[in-house]
Amino acid sequence: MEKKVALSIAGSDSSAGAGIQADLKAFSYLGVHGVTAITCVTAQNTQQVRSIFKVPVDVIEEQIESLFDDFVIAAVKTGMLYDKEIIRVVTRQLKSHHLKPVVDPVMVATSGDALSNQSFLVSLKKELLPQAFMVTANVPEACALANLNITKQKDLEKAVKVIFELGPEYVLVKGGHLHGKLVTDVLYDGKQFHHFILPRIPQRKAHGSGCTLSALITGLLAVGEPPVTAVHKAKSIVWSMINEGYIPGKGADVLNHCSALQIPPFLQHNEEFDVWLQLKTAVETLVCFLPSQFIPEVGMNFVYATPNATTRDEVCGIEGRITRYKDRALLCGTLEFGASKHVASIVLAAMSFDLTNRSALNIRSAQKTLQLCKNLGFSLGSFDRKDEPLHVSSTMEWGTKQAITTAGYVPNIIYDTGAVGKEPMIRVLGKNPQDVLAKIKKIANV
Ligand code: PXL
Repeated sequence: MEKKVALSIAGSDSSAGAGIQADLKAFSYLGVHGVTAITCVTAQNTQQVRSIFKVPVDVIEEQIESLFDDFVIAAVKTGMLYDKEIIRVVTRQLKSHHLKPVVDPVMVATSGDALSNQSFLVSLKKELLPQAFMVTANVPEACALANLNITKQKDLEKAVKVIFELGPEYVLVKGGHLHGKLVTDVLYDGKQFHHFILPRIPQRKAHGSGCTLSALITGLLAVGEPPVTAVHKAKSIVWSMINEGYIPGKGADVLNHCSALQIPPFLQHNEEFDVWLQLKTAVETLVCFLPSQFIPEVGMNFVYATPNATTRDEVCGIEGRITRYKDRALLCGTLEFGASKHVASIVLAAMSFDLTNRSALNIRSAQKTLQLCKNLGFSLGSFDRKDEPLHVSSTMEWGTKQAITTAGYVPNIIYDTGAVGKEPMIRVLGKNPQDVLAKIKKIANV
């Protein structure tokens, strides 16, 4: 098995939320082998940085040299470099090995504690940035680098241009410190601006998000992603890591590096993100309570369409299935637009009658379940596969329309009794995933 190697030259965070520890977790998440050169040892917890011990520069240099003597380093990032002495040795080493780093210009910790001294800024601008591949700055760091006051979105564009003049090939300025429901980051390559927009995650001041983002970008560059895609993917991953963050101590949140995180799709419209998030929340709830007897042999899909959807690409579903595993439900796969064929076709057919019916899932069919649905007062519709005309392109579309036309409205439940080699199936329809989930809870009696 071959793995790409990425190097992080950064400080150690004893609380393991940021610094070298965060970088290694990010590399590992991507399946990249991370190697490290430690510049400083910080004594900190989730509440404060208590002390900083600078590693002697010859020891820093020795770490870097020993790595270069052995590994083929595919990409490098720098984190906490603290002062001009460290910047000098790191710059010299990278230059002699023709490596251009992703530079996270770490100056201050999330807790507000300083992680650099007086000599840092001038030296970073003069020595390291001219050699950088990319610099990833938050608003306070961008203010310092560009010597500008950044208070609104437009200022980010001014700042990236000023920072670009310092020499890096790409400049990313992150808008998280500005206000608004959406957070926009701006990437500039000297010609073009690229905007990356994601919803703000409220009430989170995630420790280590800057380190993790720059490490993810570095890891993605190491595996050969083009820079703009690397930033886009890294942003989506870090969003999920923050969203699923947790509080390990008494202070800050840290990021969740779980390998099974659901990563949001590239945001075309805010509407799509909302659809993805609502479906994700419902799927995660569903697998926690659903008894395995409701899971069909072929597995389950659960979908949610954007308003006015007419094609399967506008329907979010599971690329994979919810399957049975040791008597419980297990989500196997990721939530993506265009992922479902059958259940998406059912929703699209229902939406051609009633636009408010945007969500559905399929469960195992049993006489007992159908009777229960009737007793619960759900409206039922059905179709018979035997009636299907030849050359119908989508059985689900035909069957759904058949059931709706027969009923005269869109029922809560559409079932069929199967055919040779076709498992009978019950589909539960609703306005949104929560609506479908509420019906399933009644059926499963939870
Ligand atoms: O988040 C920036 C950062 C970088 N490096 C180290 C840190 C921190 C924040 O606390 O401790 C070592």
